[in-house]
Amino acid sequence: MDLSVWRSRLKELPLGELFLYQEVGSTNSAAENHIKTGAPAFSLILADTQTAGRGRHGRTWETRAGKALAFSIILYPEPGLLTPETLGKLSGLGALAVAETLIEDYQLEAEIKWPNDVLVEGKKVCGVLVDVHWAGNQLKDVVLGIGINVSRGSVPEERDLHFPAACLEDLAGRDISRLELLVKVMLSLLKWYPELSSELFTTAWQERLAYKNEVVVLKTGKKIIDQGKVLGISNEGSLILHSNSGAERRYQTGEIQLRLVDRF
Ligand code: BT5
Repeated sequence: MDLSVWRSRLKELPLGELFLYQEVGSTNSAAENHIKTGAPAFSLILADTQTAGRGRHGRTWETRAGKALAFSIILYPEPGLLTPETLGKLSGLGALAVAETLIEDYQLEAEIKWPNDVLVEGKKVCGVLVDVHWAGNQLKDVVLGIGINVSRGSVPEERDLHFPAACLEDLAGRDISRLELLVKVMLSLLKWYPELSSELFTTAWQERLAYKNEVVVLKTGKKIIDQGKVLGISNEGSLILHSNSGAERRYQTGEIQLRLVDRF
């Protein structure tokens, strides 16, 4: 990865500081260090490869050199916009920016699997990890991390996956520039961020929601906590489920994993 080429292209965007690496442990963890030294909002931390990429709840995320996008954005609280009440929408923000880019610029039928995955043809091409930091009960900062499988060879071995995965070049049937994809995702993210607390945002997220009106199972670890039909997303970013028990229930992200009922 020619970091100087990436830097000069990314400088055209209205971002904070740019921290570009050939290799880091995790861009989300590197972002935490940059927060400590005063990195401004919308600073971008990007790496060609991660040696300790993180998924949610201690899971791992693989990023192979030259094949994928792995980046994180630093955000700070903003009254009326980024508050404890809107935190539940941030994984949706990352997923929406990626899904919208794939649909509009790459003609791929991307869907968002609540809360944090982007699927194409039912396969995971992108994962989003939101790390929230508090000082007591004060929201201090947020790191929004996004990993996208771009080229052939970016997808881990099947035995290392707990959900089918694919890469964009296989799905699109053509080469894809990682840098141009990143620029488009960032532009979409910058467009949607100011809408975080608006209904427009929830509607856009919901329009691209996977498994709408299908029956899914919700699990924490191996434990099934509910089963029912997906109705949509609430204004807080919760999943609205018509539970098989007959009640309408809302679930916040937490530990929950979602699967189509015939595939778990
Ligand atoms: C996620 O977690 O999907 C969030 C992934 C976020 C990655 C980005 S990359 C930039 C930033 N820096 C980081 O350190 N992380 C973020 P989760 O839903 O928990 O899914 C993790 C699971 O996905 C793993 O347990 C594997 O089964 C699978 N997995 C790992 N690498 C994958 C890949 N490249 N493509 C598809 N699935 C993968």
